[in-house]
Amino acid sequence: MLNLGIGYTQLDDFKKAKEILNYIKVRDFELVGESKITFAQCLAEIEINIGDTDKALDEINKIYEIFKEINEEFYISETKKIEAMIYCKLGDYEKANKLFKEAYDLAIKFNQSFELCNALVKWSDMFIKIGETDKAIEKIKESIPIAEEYEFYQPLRFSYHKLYSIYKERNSLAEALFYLEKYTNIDKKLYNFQNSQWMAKLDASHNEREANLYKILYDKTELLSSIGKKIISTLDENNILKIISNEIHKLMKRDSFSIALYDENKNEVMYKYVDDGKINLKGPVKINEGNNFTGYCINHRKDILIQNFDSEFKKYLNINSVEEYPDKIGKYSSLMYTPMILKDKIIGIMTVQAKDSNVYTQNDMNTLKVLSNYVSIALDNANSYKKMESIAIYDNLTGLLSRREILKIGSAAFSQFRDTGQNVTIAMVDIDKFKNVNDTYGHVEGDRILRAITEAITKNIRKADFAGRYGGDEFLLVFPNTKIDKAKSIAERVRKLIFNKKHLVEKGERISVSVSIGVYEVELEDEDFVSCVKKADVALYQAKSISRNCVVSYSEI
Ligand code: GH3
Ligand code: MG
Repeated sequence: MLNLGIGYTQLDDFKKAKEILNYIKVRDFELVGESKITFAQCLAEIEINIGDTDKALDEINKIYEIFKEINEEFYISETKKIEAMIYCKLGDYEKANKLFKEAYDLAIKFNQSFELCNALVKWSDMFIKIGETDKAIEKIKESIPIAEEYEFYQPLRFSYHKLYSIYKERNSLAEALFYLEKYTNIDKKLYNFQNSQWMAKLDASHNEREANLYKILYDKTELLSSIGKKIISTLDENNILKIISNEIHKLMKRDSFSIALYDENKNEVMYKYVDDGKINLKGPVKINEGNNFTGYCINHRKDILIQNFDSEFKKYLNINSVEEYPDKIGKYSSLMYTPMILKDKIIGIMTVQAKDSNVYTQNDMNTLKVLSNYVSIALDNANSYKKMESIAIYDNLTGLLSRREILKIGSAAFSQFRDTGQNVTIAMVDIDKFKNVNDTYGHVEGDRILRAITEAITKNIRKADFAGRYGGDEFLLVFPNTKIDKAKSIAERVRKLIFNKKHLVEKGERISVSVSIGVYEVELEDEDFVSCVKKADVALYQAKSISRNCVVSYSEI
């Protein structure tokens, strides 16, 4: 049971943990030596989070007393870490920092990798709290390789999520995306891990009646939290809906389940539900107070729990008879609605309905609310992911593929060449004397010309070709299934078109801008795609040194 309590603290469910610890206390189980320490540590962590810091300090002092009797080696680092967390909560960061350092040193001294990771993760929390995110990153990044090596999923999960949040805050979206992906992957792993490990532990002691009691309690919460984790570990909006539609019947009776996403500006919702494994949409439906439950739920930010539609609908709707309700064809009698709220904004509602009357209790309502929290978070993650993914794939200014993406595509073409012998040619394009354009006409004009050149490139390569922005005024083109001669002629056409284009700048002046292009056809001896890019770059350099405004092939040098 103590293990279960610790488990709940690791899940940040301190209320449940406290319930279990109280139970142990009330039953006066005899705790000896080490379990006395674990108990006090667990209680201290609970007090830090949902109680008071004085009580937490009392627990720590109890542990120091016990240390006088037993070998403290295994527990001292963890204890110092918890003590540091207390001082962090109290705002005494100097002391907290000192204690974290001690916890860290002790974990190293006694070779305790798990404690080391945990100390680093909690230490980073302190740096985040005081705004020193560089130091936070440093601590987290020190913990990650250790946690990865030993598969400490819980600290790893926290670490990834913290890095995701920090980078998102800093607008470093590629990094944020990277860690968000890692975080969701770990969530999937953690979900499997917890199910197998903890249940195994509980099964082992299943002959104890008390354990059985808690197993039931655990089963219920665990089912809910496992569904929640499944929801959170997907970054696709439709998947979120599919998972919950498939799983919700395990928690409550449902003949119909849907969510409605709210568009605040238009004051309307779009219903989404799963039918036959497919996502269906209904709407948009305007939210006018008085004629539908969704509107009531959104406008009042209140849950709706209806046991019998016919006798209760008037509480929520401004209509006199059932016939006036558009969707009510006598299908469902028991209904629940709960708003989905994220950072104090309503993002939609979630509703579950059953044909029979008197199906749902307040307990079911609470369960639905927990689920709606999970879904809100998951939808937010899915949204951020979508945004970041698009930023990571496309360059903001030109709309071309990003450097990362064009390199990915190039590498794939390179592998295909290796596997099938299908030719690939690449071209590196760089604007001539572009700095002068910026210096003379300003950056805004420069940007406009950059976009015009982009357009000339995209319009004049073929559908199957790829173009990416490689650097400031540099573009990388990939021509799959193309030999050097063909690619050269395309490059030549692009060069001419760009040079012939007149750009209108200030005072009616028209200027033309040229580009230099280096082309290279991938060969068997090339080690990887990057080394091919280097060769195209060499050809480009040659084009620059000859005359600019020309195309040079690497093989001609
Ligand atoms: P060359 O390539 O012919 O040797 O001369 P260059 O003047 O183009 O030199 P280089 O390629 O080294 O410099 C690239 C210049 O491109 C520097 C910067 O002024 C400009 N540049 C890079 N990114 C942007 C951008 O996003 N917008 C604008 N307006 N200018 C950019
Ligand atoms: Mg240039």
